[in-house]
Amino acid sequence: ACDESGKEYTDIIYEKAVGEGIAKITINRPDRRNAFRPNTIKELIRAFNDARDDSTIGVIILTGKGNKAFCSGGDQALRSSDGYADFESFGRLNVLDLQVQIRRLPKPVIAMVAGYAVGGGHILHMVCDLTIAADNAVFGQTGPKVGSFDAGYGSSIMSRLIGPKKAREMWFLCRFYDAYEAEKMGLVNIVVPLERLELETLKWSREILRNSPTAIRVLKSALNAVDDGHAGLQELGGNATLIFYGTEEANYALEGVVLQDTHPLPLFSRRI
Ligand code: 1HA
Repeated sequence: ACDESGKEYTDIIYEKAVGEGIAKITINRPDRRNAFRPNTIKELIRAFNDARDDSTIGVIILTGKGNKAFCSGGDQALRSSDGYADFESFGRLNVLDLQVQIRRLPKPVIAMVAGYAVGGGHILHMVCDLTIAADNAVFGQTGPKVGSFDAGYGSSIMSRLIGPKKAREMWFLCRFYDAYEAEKMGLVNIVVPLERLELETLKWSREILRNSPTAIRVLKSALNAVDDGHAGLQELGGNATLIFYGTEEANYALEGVVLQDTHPLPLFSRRI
């Protein structure tokens, strides 16, 4: 598969359901339980960018190839003293850029989870807007067992999702939780039989697509705003500007019309 840039993907599969409004991004390293290497993340970032810019796409599904894993985090065979290194001579932690990208992406991203979502893979599902889990899904953090941790979104978003006590439990004990436990904890939206996972995810996607994309875009940024601080307000504020650009008032100003000279005053007379 390739996107509009024409470049091929090796570590992921990127598909768009033509006429449906749905893009599907699949991590395609099943023999490594869909662990990501820096190149995987670069390809994910490219695909998410493409889906963001494609005005026919309204919902993005993130998943892993096969039924054994959504994603098992960073490829441990590539760990070095400065991050994860594949084709370059230095290490990277570029999954952090992907987390931010998903969080700020103005379209809903749904994690479709079968099998393990652990380590950095667990954080990826947490930063998605919704998670649909198969009944064979398993969730957990492993960092403190393997010399790692995510003290960024991996900690703060988790604490918001499941509460500070449960977040401590998840990080300090590094236990694994089955799909039903995860549902009770508030980590996932729904658990469905594995064979219905894709259908259920499409059903949720289509329900979202029936609603206003602008309303959803603003709501996503509003739901993130407090937690994301200045960056969250910037995203929310950007949406206000975007909507403002479509108003008569902004366009009068753009054309150099003195607003006081226009009768009736375009937006000032509106009551909220
Ligand atoms: O913490 C961070 C970060 C923090 C800050 C900033 C950036 C970060 C970026 C990443 C991360 C992390 O992700 S740290 C956590 C890394 N991940 C793990 O510790 C999970 C390691 N894997 C497992 O615990 C298990 O493999 C599993 C529970 C997911 C599945 O177990 P299962 O079904 O028994 O399969 P298993 O036999 O263990 O694995 C199948 C194959 O996949 C094995 O290879 P094979 O012996 O067949 O050659 C196994 O080595 C490989 N594999 C699984 N997970 C990974 C992996 N290879 C590389 N990296 C993996 N993560």
